[in-house]
Amino acid sequence: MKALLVNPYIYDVSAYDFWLKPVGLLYIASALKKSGVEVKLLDLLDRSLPNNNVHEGPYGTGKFHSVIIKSLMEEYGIPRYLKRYGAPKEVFNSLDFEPDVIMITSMMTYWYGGVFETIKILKSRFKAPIILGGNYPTLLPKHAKRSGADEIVVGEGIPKVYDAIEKLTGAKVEHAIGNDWFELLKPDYSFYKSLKAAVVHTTFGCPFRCTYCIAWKKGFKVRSVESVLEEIENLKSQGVKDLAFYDDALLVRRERFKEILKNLPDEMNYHLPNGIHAKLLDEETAMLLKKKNFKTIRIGYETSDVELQRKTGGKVSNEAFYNAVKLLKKAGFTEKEVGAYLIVGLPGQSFESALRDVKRVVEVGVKPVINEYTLIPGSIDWKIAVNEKLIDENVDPLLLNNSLMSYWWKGSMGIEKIQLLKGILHKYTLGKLEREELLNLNPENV
Ligand code: B12
Ligand code: SF4
Repeated sequence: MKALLVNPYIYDVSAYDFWLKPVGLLYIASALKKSGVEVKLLDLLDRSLPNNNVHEGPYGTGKFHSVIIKSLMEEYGIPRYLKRYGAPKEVFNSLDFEPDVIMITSMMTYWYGGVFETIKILKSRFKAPIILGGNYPTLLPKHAKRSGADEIVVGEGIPKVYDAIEKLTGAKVEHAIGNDWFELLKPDYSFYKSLKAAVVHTTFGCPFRCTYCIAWKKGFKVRSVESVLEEIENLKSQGVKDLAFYDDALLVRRERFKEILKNLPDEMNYHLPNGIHAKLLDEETAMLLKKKNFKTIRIGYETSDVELQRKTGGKVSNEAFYNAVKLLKKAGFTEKEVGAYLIVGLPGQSFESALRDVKRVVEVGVKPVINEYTLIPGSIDWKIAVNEKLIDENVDPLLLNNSLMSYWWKGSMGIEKIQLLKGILHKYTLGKLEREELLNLNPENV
């Protein structure tokens, strides 16, 4: 049995490679190899593919090749261009492999256009049936049926992968791995010719229940310290210099994470691009993060408005945020290294409130990082918005892209105010607005 695993193109108005790896597929590759399946990976976002690296950024990040697909002006009245990100299509010609089955993954629901195009190309090139899995069919199964895939898989887990292959090909596959896949498997990175950066998960899913997120729907799994460290040692021996932790809830088992930290190899740079929980950070962890060369830290602050904090699930408080910043500063982290994620455009959030958030973050000496709000299908916010008829359940998922939603959605503060806020932050970042000027800005006069 031969399987081709494919990480599809991204369709978005902007995209950047923040250590992006199709981890779900790499787990599947590992599982299938254990069952004796011959596996190949086509990662269309791999920047080491010919002509797919247009800019090398810091710490193994960078820009993908992209082409404009269309202007969104005519159809949606949005002044942005939809682009396809990933290796030029010639890469399909270099595939000398006739698979019996093709498995394609997906990340953001609103990137579905990239999934559709990738499937179309694969269909024109191969006879093998195509199985689509990952976040998109899990959150939007009905929509994903239009993708052209022969089978869609909803949810996580390796047993479902075996079942789908058997159903489509009629062949028997050894079920080498069961529901304990997260402990027993390690993502298989051996497909990458050049692997400078990689990602690792020490936990899967999240035990919290924030209204704007769906990570909690995945349950919560924890891996043993030994398994995590073994994986990191393997990555080091493959030449990895930068390692990003992709956990949703990294600090939830803090003592266990400290054990991991104490034993991390010293020769790598580490990054936490996914927001960590301010409430769960303690002094020892902050010190260990510094000692072990963590270069990127993000705290999930989201909003400083106490009412919004409570309404969205209560994962953070202002006291916890201030305390976390204090601990990180004491450990020696600089303003450049520590960022606080802020959501802008939350339902019920005013411009004044969002500007206050930015000021609070600047005041304590860390970097504000704005994330525009997006309604995620299946989230608690989504259900409320559908029930209150604030959103049509059948809306084109593309329009839910976090960079596009505020152009048209009436449930947020609107694009003008968001752009105003982003403009202020941009000027501050470029040094064109002094810290004191920003802190003294009056929302009525900006
Ligand atoms: C790491 C991560 C990031 C990273 C990197 C993102 C990237 N571009 O790669 C960072 C921090 C940069 C990021 C940013 C954002 N993210 Co993010 N991110 C994640 C996260 C935590 C992990 C994804 C992951 O690697 N999972 C681990 C693997 C092992 O799981 P998996 O992919 O689901 O795979 C399993 C199954 O799905 C299945 N499977 C997978 N593929 C296949 C294929 C086949 C054929 C089969 C059968 C099965 C199968 O098998 C696997 C094992 O069981 C998810 C949350 C989550 N827990 O999924 C959010 C998530 C994907 N992000 C989300 C969002 C909203 C964002 C942001 C837009 C936030 C914002 N408002 O700015 C930004 C922008 C992202 C962008 N434009 O790139 C949402 C997606 C919502 C959506 N509409 O799709 C998620 C779901 C979290 C949430 N908030 O609810 N993110
Ligand atoms: S926002 Fe963070 S804490 Fe809240 S459910 Fe999602 S991953 Fe968990």
